[in-house]
Amino acid sequence: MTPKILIIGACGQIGTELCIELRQIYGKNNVIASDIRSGSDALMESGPFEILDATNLDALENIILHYEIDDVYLMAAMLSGTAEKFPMKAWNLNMNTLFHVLNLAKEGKLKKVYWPSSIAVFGPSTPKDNTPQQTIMEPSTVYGISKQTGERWCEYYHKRYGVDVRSIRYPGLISYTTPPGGGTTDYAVEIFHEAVDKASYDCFLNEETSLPMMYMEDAIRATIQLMQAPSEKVKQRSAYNLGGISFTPKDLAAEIKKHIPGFEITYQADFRQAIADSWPNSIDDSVATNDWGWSHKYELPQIVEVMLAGVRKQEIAT
Ligand code: AKB
Repeated sequence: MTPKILIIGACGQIGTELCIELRQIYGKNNVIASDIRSGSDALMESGPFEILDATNLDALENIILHYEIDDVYLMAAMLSGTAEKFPMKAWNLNMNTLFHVLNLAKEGKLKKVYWPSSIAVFGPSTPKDNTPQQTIMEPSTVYGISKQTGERWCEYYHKRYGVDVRSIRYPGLISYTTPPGGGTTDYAVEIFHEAVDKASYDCFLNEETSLPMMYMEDAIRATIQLMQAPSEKVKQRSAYNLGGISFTPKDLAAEIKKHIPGFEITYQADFRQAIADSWPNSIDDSVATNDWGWSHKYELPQIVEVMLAGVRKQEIAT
């Protein structure tokens, strides 16, 4: 049977593309987009939309009951950089929305829940290279603490109440459709816009900062693949490691230079350097591969090619 889906935070970087893809698969009227504000024309014109503040439990429950929702994708969150500026606001948003959705699922009002975790669950004491699924996790950022706590609660609700909750630890996500908001890995998106506009970029991370990254199309495919996997194959009910590729700002700049030979990068690390330094260089995602067949497609040269083409096309259209 076709699930009836609600996406919370549908206007964000992941939400927009996830919503459009889910509408292709399940039909536009089976995927309800919601956010605290309206989104891009492409999203708003692609199917039903509701204004929703997901911290408001009554409003959330009304929408779930009204549309007879089966599955919720909870994509609303405050990311690492912004969360350091507004710790309590980040904690309240990231945790309360999760509890609302988990409790509605526990009460039998939802069948499945998707909630995104992040490589931010790892911290300075975590092994940095090829970070395993199970390892030391002592996050040192507000965002990381909220994601690590969220993972514990997801696993608890699954074990204790049988809630079918699924999650991925996303690396930095690279896309051009909708800008990211307030993350540490955002440099790897900003750089493309500045490369096309000005052939230069002043990076807020040091040149040797290696971080796990992924092209959005891979991340969307992983999310839908995990949600479609038979329940018994989803053995991790905290969240799955997903690695994609790893590169430094210097590697990325060198790849961009192959397309824009005059491109120049400068470095001026800000407070986000400390966040990046606390995260892994690279991730071992073999558990996701073994459990539900995950593998990424996009390597760095392809990402740079599609990003430059996408940003250029977008700039011509606007
Ligand atoms: C961030 O930089 O905060 C996010 C993330 C890695 O979760 N992109």
